[in-house]
Amino acid sequence: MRCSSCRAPAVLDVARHNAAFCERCFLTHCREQVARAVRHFGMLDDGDRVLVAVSGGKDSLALWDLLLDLGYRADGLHLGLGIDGYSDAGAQRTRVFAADRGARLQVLDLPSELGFDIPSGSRAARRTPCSACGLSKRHLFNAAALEGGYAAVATGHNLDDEVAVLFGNVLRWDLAYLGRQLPVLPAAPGFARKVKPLVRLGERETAAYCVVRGIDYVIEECPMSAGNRHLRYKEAFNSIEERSPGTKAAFYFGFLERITPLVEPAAAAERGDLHPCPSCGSPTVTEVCAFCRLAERARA
Ligand code: Q46
Ligand code: ZN
Repeated sequence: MRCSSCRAPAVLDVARHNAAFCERCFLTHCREQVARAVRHFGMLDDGDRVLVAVSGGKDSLALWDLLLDLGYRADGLHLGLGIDGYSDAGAQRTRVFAADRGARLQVLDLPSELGFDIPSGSRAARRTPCSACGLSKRHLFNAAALEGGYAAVATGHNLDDEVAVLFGNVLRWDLAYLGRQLPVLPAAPGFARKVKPLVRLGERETAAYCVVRGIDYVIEECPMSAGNRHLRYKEAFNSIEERSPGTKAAFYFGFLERITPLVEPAAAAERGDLHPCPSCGSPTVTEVCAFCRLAERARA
C-alpha cells in the first residue's frame, strides 16, 4: 500500500476517501479536514480564543493539538467527574499534554469544588449517568466559556459520534434534537458558541492521529458507558461502512445539507421562552435550570 499523496509506504488507509497515507501526509490530511470543517461551517475566525473541552481521550486531545497547530489560541478545560478508575486517568493524560505543549489548562473537579460526582449525582437526581454527565458538561463548559470571554467552546465530537447521535434522533424522529444537531451552534444571550471541528474525521483517524503524534490518551471507555445505545449504533454503522465506504459521511452531511433547513424552525418553536435561572443565571425554560436542580438533589 502506497501513500496516495507522495507514494511513500502508507501506514493507514481511509476507505471513504479512497486514499491511503504515510505518517506525514496523514497528519496533513487531518489538519486539512479540520481546517475545511472550520471554514465551511464558519466555526472560528483567525486568532479566536477557543475553550477546548478535554477529557483525556483520543478525540479531545487530538482536537486540542490540531487547533493549536492551526494557530488558534486554544485553552483546555478538564472536568473531574469523580468516576472511579476513569476520571483520574483522564486528568493525568490531559495535564501531561498541556505541560508538553505549554498550553493553558483549567481543571474543575466536581466532587471537591461542586460537592457531587456523576455516579452518586445521577442516582440522586434519578437520571442515567450519561444524562447527568452530559447536562453537567454542557452547563459547566458554557459557563466557563462565558466567564473567560472565549469566542467558542470546541468539543471533540467526530464523524462516528455525530452519525450515532443522528441515527438515534432519526429513529425517534426527535425534531428538537435534530434541529440542534449542528456542527456550529451560534452564540446567543447566555450561550457561548459551540463548535465541533472534528466532524470530518472518523474515530479511527483521531486514534491514529494521536498515535502518530505520540499523544498518550485514555484508551479505556468510561465504565458508565456500558449499555449506551450510541455504542450499538456505532457498531451497526461500522459494519455498513465496511461494505459501503462513505455511508457515514453521506448520512451525516446529507442531513446537514438537506434536512437541517426543514427541522430547524420546528426545533426552535419547541424550545419555548427562556428566562434566567434564579440560582445561576443561565437561560432556562423551567423555573430553575436543570443543572441547578441536579446539583441540589445530588448534594442533598
Ligand atoms: S463520560 Fe459521562 Fe461519557 Fe461516561 S458518564 Fe457517559 S457521558 S460515558 S462521553
Ligand atoms: Zn441554574
